[in-house]
Amino acid sequence: MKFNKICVIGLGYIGLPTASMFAASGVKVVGVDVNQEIVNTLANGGLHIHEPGLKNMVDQAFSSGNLFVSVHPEEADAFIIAVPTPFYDNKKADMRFVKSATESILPYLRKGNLVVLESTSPPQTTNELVKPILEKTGLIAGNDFLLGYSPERVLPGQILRELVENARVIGGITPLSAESGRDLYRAFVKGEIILTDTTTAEMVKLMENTYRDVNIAIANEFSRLADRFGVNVWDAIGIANLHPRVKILNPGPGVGGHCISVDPWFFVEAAPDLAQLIAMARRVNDAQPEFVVGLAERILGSFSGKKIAVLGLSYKPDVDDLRESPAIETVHLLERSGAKVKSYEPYKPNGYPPINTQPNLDLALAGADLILILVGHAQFKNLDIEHIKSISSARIILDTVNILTAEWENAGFTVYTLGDGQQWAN
Ligand code: SAJ
Repeated sequence: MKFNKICVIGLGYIGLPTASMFAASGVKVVGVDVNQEIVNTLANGGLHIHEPGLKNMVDQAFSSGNLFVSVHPEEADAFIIAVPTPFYDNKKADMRFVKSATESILPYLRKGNLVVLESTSPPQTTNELVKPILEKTGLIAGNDFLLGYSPERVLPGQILRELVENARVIGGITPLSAESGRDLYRAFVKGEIILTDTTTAEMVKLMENTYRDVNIAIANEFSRLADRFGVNVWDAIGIANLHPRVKILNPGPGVGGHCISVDPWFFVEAAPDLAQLIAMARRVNDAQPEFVVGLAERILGSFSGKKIAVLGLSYKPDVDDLRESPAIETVHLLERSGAKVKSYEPYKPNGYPPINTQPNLDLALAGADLILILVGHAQFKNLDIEHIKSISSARIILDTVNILTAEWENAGFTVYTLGDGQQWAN
């Protein structure tokens, strides 16, 4: 099947790179977002997302004359839905964006069209949520139009490369739908394209991220056990991983982002009686900020009157995304425990209002009693130790991401690392 014009609905971390990639591959693309500000920013040559290489890719797409942006869809050969699927406070899937994006297609859906849902969704969403909405047009999915599900699996920070190179799974409600999806994505996907049914494809996506969340949870639980037994968890993991079939991940302050910390809950919601290990892993990871606060309290003796300089608020190194960030949860817990916290997030130079962020590192460090490193940004791996000594009274560091070298100890700092097993004096 040939696709001359497509609509990509949702111009976020995934939709915008995907739209740009199709446009750069010669397909006419209408990029759609309900947020007029985003559409205006893009139309005026701006960019609302920090992703290496994306600005150049979007500029190329516009200059090729193949990319247009709008707040509403148009008739097209294919529609890709790439909108967020967050969760409510009760951890239930919030499918409002998927519903409204699907509804927005109805006036433009025609016989022979292909619709692909990309958003990470609970199992059976394509068949039980998207299909009935689209069939309100009177057109029958699988007969009059084709319907599929194809999740992205790119790593923020490496999106453009992984969009092309990663293997891609495409589920169709009929074999022809899946094959048509393959024709569509072959425009730029160089990785293997595997065809299956929609529910299998939905489940594959959730399994990938749930597998990662469970494995991070065991690493975090190992950090607490190591702390209890006076073992350095980082040494122990390094030795254990010499085993040919062991790959223990890195402990840290918790799990953030809008994927790994969210997707496993879709399984728990869909089958709470079965997804018990999955739910427990989520609770272990969500409790890691409390473990970090407990370590800080043991180091300081008490939080009362103490000033803590927090380095890093994003959910993982070298990204500007703070969604579900465990660093932010840690700051809230510290403040509720009575500590005075000043934070510095290099990717948020204009601050992050709910948190007392400082415009630069020096201001965050001034007058601190403890330096708390919560994100392993590359910038924090190359700090000028002598400069830090000159601008901050702090000589104690709690490194929750194991990025500091022995140089800091040699320069007179006392460095505690999460899970290092040091029996800490108060
Ligand atoms: N983390 C740890 N220890 C580790 C690895 C990660 O504590 O050893 C933490 C990170 O700091 C972060 C969180 O887990 O807070 C998630 O980080 P991540 O890099 O594992 O995941 P994402 O959310 O950036 O990207 C994941 C990827 N999925 C997998 O690796 C299976 C990516 O391929 C997906 O496309 C993406 O989720 C998504 O969009 O679903």
